Amino acid sequence: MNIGMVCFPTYGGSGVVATELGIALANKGHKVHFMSYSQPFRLNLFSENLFYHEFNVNDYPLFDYQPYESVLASKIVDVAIYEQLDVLHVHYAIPHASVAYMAQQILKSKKIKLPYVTTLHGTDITLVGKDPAFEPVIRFSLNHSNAITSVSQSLKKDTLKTFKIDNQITVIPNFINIKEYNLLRDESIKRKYAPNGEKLLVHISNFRKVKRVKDLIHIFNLIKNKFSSKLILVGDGPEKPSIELLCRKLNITHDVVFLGKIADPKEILSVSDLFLLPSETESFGLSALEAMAMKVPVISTNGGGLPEVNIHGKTGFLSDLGNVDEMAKYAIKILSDENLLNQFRENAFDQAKKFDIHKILPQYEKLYKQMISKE
Ligand code: GMT
Repeated sequence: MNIGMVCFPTYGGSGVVATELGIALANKGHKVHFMSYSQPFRLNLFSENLFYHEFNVNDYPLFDYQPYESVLASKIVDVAIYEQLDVLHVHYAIPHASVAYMAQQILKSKKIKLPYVTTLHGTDITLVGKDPAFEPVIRFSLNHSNAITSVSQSLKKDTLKTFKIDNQITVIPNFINIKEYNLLRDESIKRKYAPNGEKLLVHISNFRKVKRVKDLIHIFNLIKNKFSSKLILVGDGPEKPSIELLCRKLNITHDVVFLGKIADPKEILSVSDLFLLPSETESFGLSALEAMAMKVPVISTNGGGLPEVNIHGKTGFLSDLGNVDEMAKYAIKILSDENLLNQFRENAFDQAKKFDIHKILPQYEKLYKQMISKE
């Protein structure tokens, strides 16, 4: 199949899912055409089946707000015609579902069919989607999608609660390629961050408010009172300055390492003992799944789709939002018992295997084929 793939290229789970899916489809022989305003951060490998079509939204001095939607719709139309796309897959409803609809209508006027599937990722529904200003456009473009997928049961439920959707929503969970997670723990990396055998805790996110990184710092502070430990923060984002201030206030700056944006966090995960994710909500929590695939247990909150990924008392623990004391208690429980930690590591890995790409890819392929055959 010739597949068009639209996603945000920035550091975020939806871009990762789109990119990893595109790579896996290309490896199976499909031709995958990415369209974005800059190269998705994990799209960095050569394959004869992967194509990248960049468009420019910065060259319009007339506008205060650049017409992203119009430029993207035009790019989709162009790529659909010249690369003979069979199907279009857009990630993140806002604004990609309505852009896909517009492109589809333009192509229809040229007697070209292009079915599109919209994958809902979470904040497009749970945060941004709850702004009533978006409601008519999202509802319309979802109801006109040839298919809708959501990355968890919980997100499907939230979507149906938030919008009046007549279309069917198919749950296709996020995934990892488990084969790529067989890095051995590199003790030399561990020694860099934990020279005195400290426990290594890690968090990966885009440091938005929804990630509750300040809770994370308080959890770490409590853990640190019990164990000598270090916290590694991967990513960057709007909350970073206030997190730095909090670390200074708590006098823990020497134990918190800001690594910045890292495209592939496997190496750092491979030397970590525990992954912390105290988010307000996560539709899925791909970063937690990536940690689990690297045998790192997860302490998280229980909002959204997190309980579908992290299994309480098995692969980690789940607590109510903001229950910093309990999350610290759970972390201390796992970290203070080497046998328990190893058991949780194995459980986490077993759970991650359930989300292996080889189980998920056929679901997308089947969906694409159904959409094409219905046209
Ligand atoms: O979590 C973010 O801030 C980024 C966002 C995105 O769309 O890139 O992530 C959402 O989609 C991911 C991939 O499907 C999910 O794993 C994340 O849980 C979800 N984030 C939230 O729901 C907060």
